[in-house]
Amino acid sequence: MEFTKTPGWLDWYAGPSKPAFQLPPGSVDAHCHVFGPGAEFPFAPERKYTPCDAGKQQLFALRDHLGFARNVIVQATCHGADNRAMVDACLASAGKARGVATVKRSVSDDELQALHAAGVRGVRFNFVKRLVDFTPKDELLEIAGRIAKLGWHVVIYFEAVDLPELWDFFTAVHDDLATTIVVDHLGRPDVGLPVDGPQFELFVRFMREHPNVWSKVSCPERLSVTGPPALNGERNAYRDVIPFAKRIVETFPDRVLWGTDWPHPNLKKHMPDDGLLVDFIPHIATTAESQRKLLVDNPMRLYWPEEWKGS
Ligand code: 0GY
Repeated sequence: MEFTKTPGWLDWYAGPSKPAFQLPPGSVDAHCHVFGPGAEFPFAPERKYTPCDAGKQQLFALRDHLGFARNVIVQATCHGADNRAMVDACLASAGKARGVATVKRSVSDDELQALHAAGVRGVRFNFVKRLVDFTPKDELLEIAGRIAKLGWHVVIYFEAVDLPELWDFFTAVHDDLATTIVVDHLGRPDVGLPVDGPQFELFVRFMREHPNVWSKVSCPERLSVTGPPALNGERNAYRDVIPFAKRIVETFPDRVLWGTDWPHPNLKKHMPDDGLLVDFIPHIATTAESQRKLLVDNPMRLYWPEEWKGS
């Protein structure tokens, strides 16, 4: 099947630089995707965008180039609840990738077991209005209750402006669930606002009051207003995001994850050099201990607990 990319869609950055920052051994890229390839794994009819192809071989090559040991492959909305591309990538990874799936309430126990065997350890619910229609609370709770029995967790994606409206819903979900809840990309704050202003304080409070909530401190390229560095060899990019991500890493060091977000869906103006993204890490996790927790201990505890002996 032939797919035509959404107009203005930017392909991932070819030939990323080598990061100056050396990742700790065993580091996990805990948020990335595969797109198709569409001819093999068709995009979902209900998708809100059509991406470029970005398959598992390219993802694994990037992992090795940047110095990561493992990936967590998150189901992207362009594949709906058809997890085949993500599952195929996990199975081909020789144990170096785990997955986060999207499932509907109609999913059978056998299907959940097959996803588990492939390496899936979480389900994602998306609350970003431009990407999907919301999952109703009763459906989310029903699915979350079933996957909790497999030891999986819940990943949620929302934008900061919507947190006040979603607060009661997420709190009820949190209180009803024994699982970890991982928030994508710092809850997408407006980094043009103060880091200690009401919008980001609400997110910090959300994490403080809900001890099962973790956050990915990822996607500076998506959140940044000031944008990438000038073309002068400068490697300190997306500086306006640093105070936000650093605050979360320092306040909740045992509940943070980091990922590239390769191949970077829906970026219309600027496609990041993934090597530069890795060089963002030491600005938000400034000690060897916090880097090890962010990149190794935390993702290993969540995704490979059976292999994790502690550092
Ligand atoms: C991300 C961000 C986005 C898209 C998706 O599944 C998706 O389509 O997550 C976005 O457009 O902000 O985490 O990849």
